[in-house]
Amino acid sequence: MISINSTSIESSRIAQPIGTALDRFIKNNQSQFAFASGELSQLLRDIALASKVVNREVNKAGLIDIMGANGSTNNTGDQQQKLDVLANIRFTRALAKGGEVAALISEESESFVDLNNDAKYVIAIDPLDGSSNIDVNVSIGTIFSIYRRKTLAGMPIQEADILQKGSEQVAAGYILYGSSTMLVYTTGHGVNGFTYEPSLGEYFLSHPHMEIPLNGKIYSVNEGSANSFDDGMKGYLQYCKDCSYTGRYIGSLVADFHRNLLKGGIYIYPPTAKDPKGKLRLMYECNALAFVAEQAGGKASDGMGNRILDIQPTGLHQRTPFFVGSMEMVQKAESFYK
Ligand code: FDP
Repeated sequence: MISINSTSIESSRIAQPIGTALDRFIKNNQSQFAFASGELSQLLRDIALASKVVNREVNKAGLIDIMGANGSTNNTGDQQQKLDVLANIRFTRALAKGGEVAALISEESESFVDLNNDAKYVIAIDPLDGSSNIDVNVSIGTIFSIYRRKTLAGMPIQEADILQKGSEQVAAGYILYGSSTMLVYTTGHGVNGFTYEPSLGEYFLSHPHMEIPLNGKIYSVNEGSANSFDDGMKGYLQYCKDCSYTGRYIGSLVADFHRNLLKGGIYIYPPTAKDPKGKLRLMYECNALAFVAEQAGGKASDGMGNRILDIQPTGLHQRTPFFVGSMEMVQKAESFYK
């Protein structure tokens, strides 16, 4: 008979520990929130739950009829893919059922969605980012930003509740449906990453206290548009080449951002002839990633010296040029605009 005392169980190498589950982590860290009533914790759990459902659907996309275009375009003019629509439904339902969200802003809806007037939070979400990669089995993601509403719970939602600066986010993050599925988020106390264990149906803490390297050698930009870049961007691109940096562009913002967060690098979507204000959406793409980047020690700006988190949104689907990543790389890129 084998006898194992409690110390040897802790240090046993027979079974590797799998780490802290997301639910436990959220609970343990709840007291860090400014208003620790448990609602924000529940909201984060609702997002995690919906992401598991979306993950399941993304993983079997090739087997059932959910790939390809839906036949319509969303309010920003992108072709809606069936999975985009499905993911939007999954997240909206989970957040509506959870009851913690007063209003939801989504890439897929022209106006905001009124959910529960008695709730305290407003959420901006891109349910499935990187749509053009869905059909070809390349990593895609979900991006979310959470704000506390400005008006009192119980009142109808006002513009001031919706159009908040990124600096007002109380939590933000993303889910990456990649070679493994990860949820990365911040509540303003650093950044932590969780990897999904499909057989247990749970996210586990795999990347505690994520920090982006101060500098890096990866630049991520769609060089196909280079002819229409402004002189600042052309100059920086040449600088990257002169330094023999590595070009890596998946074309899925979450995946490109995540790689650069781990390895050090810069992601840029500059103004182009087609999108003179940049292509990416401030409220449900850039703000969340800017918050994560800053919390990890990085930087996010519009390239012209304006911090993304300080931009006052004037519309739900507003676009902005986006420069994000390692602190020194973003600073260097900005220097080409001075
Ligand atoms: P997509 O259009 O495929 O949804 O936000 C939209 C986004 O992808 C980002 O994920 C991605 O980084 C970027 O647009 C790709 O745009 P380009 O094809 O113009 O490079």
